Amino acid sequence: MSANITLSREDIVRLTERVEGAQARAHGIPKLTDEYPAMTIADGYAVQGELRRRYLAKGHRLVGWKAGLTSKAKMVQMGVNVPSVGFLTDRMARPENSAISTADLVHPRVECEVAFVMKAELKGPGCTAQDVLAATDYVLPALEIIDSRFYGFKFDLPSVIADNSSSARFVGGGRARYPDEVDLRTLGVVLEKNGEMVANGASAAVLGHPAEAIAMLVNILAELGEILPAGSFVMSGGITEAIAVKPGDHMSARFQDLGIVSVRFV
Ligand code: 0L1
Ligand code: MG
Repeated sequence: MSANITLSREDIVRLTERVEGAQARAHGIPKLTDEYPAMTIADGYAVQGELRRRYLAKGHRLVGWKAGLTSKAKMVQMGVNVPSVGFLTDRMARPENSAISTADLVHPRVECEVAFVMKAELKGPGCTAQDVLAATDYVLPALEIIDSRFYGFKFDLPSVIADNSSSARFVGGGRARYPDEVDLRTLGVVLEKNGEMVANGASAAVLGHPAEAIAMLVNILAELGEILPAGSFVMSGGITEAIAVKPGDHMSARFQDLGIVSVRFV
């Protein structure tokens, strides 16, 4: 992927500072391709990599990764046709049933996802869903709170990848299960906002099987020169479209076999 980097080192640092500032101050910015229309997906990952380097240098801890844009509903909602990945740090993690402050976010949306916790390291290229299942310790239901830093939640793939695939907060909960205890392909989920169903789906919406999304993520990491370490928390992508939230909202995802995971917004 590094072969397709077109931005200079100075531009990568400049764009990273712009994204980092928008994340820290929760303010919207124009998508990066407005200024750099020739930006490639590799350029987006170069900015994301620099962002990760800066967070880790400040003491944030890398705890895992997320696959994004892995369901048709998400791709249609956002107008893109290729999945992406983003990194997760300890500062983004929130406890189940906690109150999430919207003051630190631009325009949050909630997704319901199947999360994987790995017991063995995985490396691409050529990682398969079978490899993922063999390396998985357990799976659990998760809510991801995404927050694009771009005006109007409008972007293209290079810009959203630079913005760490809109990562903001994540919450694991419900009932953890070993991967062979559940049919991970056919898990149903109902997403509720303030007690009303707002979306529903089945886990096959995520690339046919959520483990396929984790394999895709491992293979993208290989292109970035990274591996997926044992112990990682990995989210496989929203099963339904993402739902916008505001202070006072309560969100719950009711998963077949995996229980319920909830948060509220203040
Ligand atoms: O987790 C996701 O699927 C989000 C990826 C980035 C696109 C978006 O902000 O919806
Ligand atoms: Mg997501």
